[in-house]
Amino acid sequence: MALIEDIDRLRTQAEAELATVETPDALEQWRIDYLGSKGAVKAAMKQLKDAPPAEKPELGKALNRLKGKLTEAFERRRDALGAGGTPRAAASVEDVTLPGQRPAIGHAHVLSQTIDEISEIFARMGFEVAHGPEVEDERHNFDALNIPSWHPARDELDNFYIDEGTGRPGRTMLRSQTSTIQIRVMETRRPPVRIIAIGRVYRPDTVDATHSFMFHQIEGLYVDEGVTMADLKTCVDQFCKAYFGGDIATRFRPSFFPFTEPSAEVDVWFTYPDGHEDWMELGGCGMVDPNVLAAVDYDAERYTGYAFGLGVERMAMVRHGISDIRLLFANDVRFLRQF
Ligand code: FA5
Repeated sequence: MALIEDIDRLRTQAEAELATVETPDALEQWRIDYLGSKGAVKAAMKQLKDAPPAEKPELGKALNRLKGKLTEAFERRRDALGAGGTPRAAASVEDVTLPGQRPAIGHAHVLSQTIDEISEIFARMGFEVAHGPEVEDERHNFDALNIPSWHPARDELDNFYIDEGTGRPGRTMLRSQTSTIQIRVMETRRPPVRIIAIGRVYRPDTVDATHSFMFHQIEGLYVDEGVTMADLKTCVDQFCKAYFGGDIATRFRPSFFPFTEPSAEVDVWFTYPDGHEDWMELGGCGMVDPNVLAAVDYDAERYTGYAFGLGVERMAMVRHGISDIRLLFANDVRFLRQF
């Protein structure tokens, strides 16, 4: 019964060849050779008609079994090779020499970075962080800060007053300066106080390269016995050196604020991206006016203090050479990625 032996031999040979197949092309060739319409299994089936009739049923079953086994073996190999043609086991091994794909992750906005750095420097200088509301009343924004009711700083055109339903601006407003937090802190604590407060303030200023209608200020306040203007200058100077670098040039210009006396404005020397250099105003400062101390029931005979309020955007601009404040709020990732 030559055909039964042929069938066994054919199966052994086909399985041995299949085990060496490593690519989809080779697998397809194997399928054509063994299972194709002109393949070895079909050829064996054709011989069936010449077999003795008594052997035909057994040979027929054996041939069907062969076809079934080889088809199963083919499918197993096809699955093992996977879509890319590489055996799955090999595909799961990472090629660590290939360049990786960097996941796109964001980072803190340059202003948030600035705020964090400023807070850290003042923390090292012994200042605690205080907070206050952005929606304020006139007592904290003006009255307690020695800004009288007739003062032009209270003008409706210079502040965002809130219409409380009367159709006219009420006494509630978006704070125009973080000096409000000086009052909030002193109302609730006795000296010594040494705080900074960083937050948003709002003014209907005309927007240009150095002005925005919303910006951030950092307020500083130190009240204790024996605090002097020399302490204020040292503090602001030390801060500027720590934040901008030791060779930054600072300048104190005599100025006026209703809540400090004497008062000064702080400028730093700024090299603009186009190369020209000039002083850039960072903010105001001075010795806390005795009227302000009295407004919060501090003994102005015993305590003195200094305060300062600096523009955070301006600091970021000087530090990073940013020519226009509007870039900080435009949310253009090409700009933001640089920091
Ligand atoms: C004040 O707001 C005072 N409260 C500062 C102060 C605090 C003085 C404590 C004394 C004691 P001024 O209006 O000058 O001051 O604002 C301070 C700083 O905020 C400015 O120097 C500038 O850096 C920044 N600033 C003011 N207006 C704008 C604006 N429209 N856009 C961006 N930054 C501004």
